[in-house]
Amino acid sequence: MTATRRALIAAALAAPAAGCVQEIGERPLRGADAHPAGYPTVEAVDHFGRLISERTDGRLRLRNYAGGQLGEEKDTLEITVFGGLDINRVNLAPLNPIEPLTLVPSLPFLFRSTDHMRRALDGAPGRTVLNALERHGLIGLAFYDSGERSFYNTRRPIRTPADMRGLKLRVQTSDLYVALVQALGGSPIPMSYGEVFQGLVQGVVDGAENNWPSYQDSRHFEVARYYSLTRHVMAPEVLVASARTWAKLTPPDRDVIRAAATESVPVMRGLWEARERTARQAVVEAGVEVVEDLDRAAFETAMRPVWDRFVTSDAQRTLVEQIRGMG
Ligand code: GTR
Repeated sequence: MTATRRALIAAALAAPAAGCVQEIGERPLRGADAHPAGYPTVEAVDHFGRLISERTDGRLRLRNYAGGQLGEEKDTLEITVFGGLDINRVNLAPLNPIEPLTLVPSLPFLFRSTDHMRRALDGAPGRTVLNALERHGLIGLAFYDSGERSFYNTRRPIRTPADMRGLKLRVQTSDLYVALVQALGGSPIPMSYGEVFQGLVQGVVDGAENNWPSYQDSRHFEVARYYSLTRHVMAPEVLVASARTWAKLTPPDRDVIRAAATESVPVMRGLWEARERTARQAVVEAGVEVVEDLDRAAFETAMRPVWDRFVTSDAQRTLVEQIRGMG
């Protein structure tokens, strides 16, 4: 952990009686995002921050630390639970080891379309997952789109699961993603997002998996020139608040924050759709080989055992059924 992260945790844990801790209102709310300024998640959180500040006449403000300045998502989540950060935008994956219900929207080939994913996450299943975070010290505010994740690599076009054999593939810090790559015969290497570019350049990993905007924005496409449209996971992004911060807010301020989060969702979706198009176009223009003629059904079949391994409780099964029933 870096000195900045340690300091944030220390600040969160310092006793208010010491007189050195600024209360919310005296200081801005602090947020974190692994993506840099301009990325749709960051823009959406900035919009959320503007709404909060307008609606409280500047009493509440948000200072969002973008670009992974405060560390990888696993660490910033920990800081958020401690109250060193008030707001955090992460993918669902780093929440997988914390809350089993988050595994459900991360399952491969669960959502049939973007529309299906949005209806499920805007509806009762989404609320169930967000509410489940509270017992871990996090208030789930909203889901943002993260598109579809596909595999890319430096070595060869992947068309069937057999083409994955022996490839070292970076995954997020979630056992589900480890299992997913193992099910395809690849070697999963959990690694933070910020380390993947270097990992690809140095050959520590042969590839990874992500959506178009991340593949482009992270510059992974400059090294990993084969992008295979497996579109295996549609796990969303999540906006959370620290339950410690939440406990200090008045009910009207909580309402303002919840409403602002909900209203930032359509803004994010608009930005996301535009960015998916431009990111795809940019990598194609840069000469990436996009593999569209692949055996997607074979990938779905190969990943099926992952469901049995990670859907183990009645609560998870109910959620799966609810979501499938909406498809
Ligand atoms: C991106 C996502 C990030 C992070 C990253 C990763 O699509 O927006 O929050 O999860 O993927 O692969 O680590």
